[in-house]
Amino acid sequence: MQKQLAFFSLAVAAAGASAQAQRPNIVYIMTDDHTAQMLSAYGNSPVQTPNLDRIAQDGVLFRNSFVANSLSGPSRACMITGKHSHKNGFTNNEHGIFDGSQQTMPKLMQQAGYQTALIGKWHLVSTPTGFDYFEVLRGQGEYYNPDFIQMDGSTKREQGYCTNIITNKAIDWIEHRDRQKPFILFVHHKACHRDWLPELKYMREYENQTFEKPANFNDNWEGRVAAQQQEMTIASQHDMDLAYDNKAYLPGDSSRLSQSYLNYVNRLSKEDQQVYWAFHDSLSCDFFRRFPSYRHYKATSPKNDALTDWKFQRYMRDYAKVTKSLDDEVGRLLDYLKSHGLYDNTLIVYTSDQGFYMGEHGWFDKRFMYEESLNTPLLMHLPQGYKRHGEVQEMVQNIDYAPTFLEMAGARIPADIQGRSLVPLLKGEKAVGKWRDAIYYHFYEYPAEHSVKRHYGVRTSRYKLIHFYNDIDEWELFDLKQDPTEMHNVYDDRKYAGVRKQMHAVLKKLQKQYDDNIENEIKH
Ligand code: SGN
Ligand code: CA
Repeated sequence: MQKQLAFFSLAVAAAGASAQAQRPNIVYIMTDDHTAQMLSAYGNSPVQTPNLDRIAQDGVLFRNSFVANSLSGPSRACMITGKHSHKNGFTNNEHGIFDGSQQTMPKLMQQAGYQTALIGKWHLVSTPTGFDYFEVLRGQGEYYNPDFIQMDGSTKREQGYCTNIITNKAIDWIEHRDRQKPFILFVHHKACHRDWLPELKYMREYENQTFEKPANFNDNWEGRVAAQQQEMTIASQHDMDLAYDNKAYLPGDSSRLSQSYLNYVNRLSKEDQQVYWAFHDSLSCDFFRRFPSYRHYKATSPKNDALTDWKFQRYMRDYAKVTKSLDDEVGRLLDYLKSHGLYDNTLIVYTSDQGFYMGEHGWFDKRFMYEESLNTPLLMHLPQGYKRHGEVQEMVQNIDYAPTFLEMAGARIPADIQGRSLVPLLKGEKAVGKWRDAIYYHFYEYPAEHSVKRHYGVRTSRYKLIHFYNDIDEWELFDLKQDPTEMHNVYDDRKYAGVRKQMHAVLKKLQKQYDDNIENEIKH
């Protein structure tokens, strides 16, 4: 009853124009595959991201921010519904079409009197619903001169680099918004997704930097069967392709270059294509001077450390270049909000659809419930009245964004939303007393690209339990305090028998709480 009364009074207050003006705006920036290891606010990043760091400096940085399913479409569906994949129905990229008729956070924000807009990557296949305005990339989108799907279903090609265009469109929308209403704007970048095509002005950036490999780069995945069977290893020519990913080709011979890669580059103007190929020709000449036996793209020996090292440097440099534009452009958006009096009362969220491997375990890509891809960066600049500052240690998940935005907007949070509002964490200066002590994860996209088995699991502040299923049946348990890089599966270690039992109980509890009926799933 009290809750209902509180909601009623909020709704009444919200109806008044003055109260509406006070409700915070929300700028929700989400990138694709940007990982915390490449964001300097998180420490230990080999590249600097000064603009992203500004958000953390005057706001909050979440140390334990996780996704519910480490893949683009599913992660986005969890975010806009506040529900795990088995509830929102979008479990994997390959077969998913988001059911836009279901309850979503943008629709609820609209009902609460917010203007809603989405610019950039959408990736949920069906036409976006719940947005007063949208302009979205087709599927994964293109880095150069990208196409945007308009609200009337037509497609418009824009000239320039994707990250800059998305920022321009975001600013343009804010300029032309209805100033009588608060707004929530989704700015969803394509960067830094594969295959990492840089803005031409940054093509030479980082070329003189040598990146250090993570300590577990040469992991042999002992005791982790699913990890042994993945296809996302940098050293493998099959998984990370020399021509497609690392852009090494015999100059003058484009036959080895995939059509999709050529199509991406061919979107550039003729002059820009010359600039692009001139740079990559010189890289490729250098490559074939150093590795002449690769003229037919055949490995001379299955294990070639020099070649792997070369691939790793190319991967890191390209990813870093793409991230640099992202950092610039987020900075430009922050400056715009500041200079237009919109900074103080706007919640600015910076996050990604998941984390990524930058050579940890020898990998690129994501999907696994291991730390680098289970984590996703999360930084927030808080609106007036929210006092939390600095690092937040509590475990949060992307299903929490929907209830957070709704509570900030003064809207009711429907009971079937599975995430928790972060507002209590953000209101005060200190940590709240009782918060969740475990998070739940479920990944479904198998068989598929990169060959990561289906799995689900739970993570507490210290331990992680994972079950890989479908065509295997493998359990893994990690002690994150003793083994933060997850190299030792202690599931069968008798010393951990008690922990194993406790973690199974946590798993059972969360599967019941979230109503994820695994027995049904495993039979498929
Ligand atoms: C593409 C990529 C994959 C990537 C998936 C999912 N290949 O298929 O490497 O794992 O997207 O990424 S690519 O050669 O087409 O780039 S996600 O972030 O959209 O889920
Ligand atoms: Ca992604």
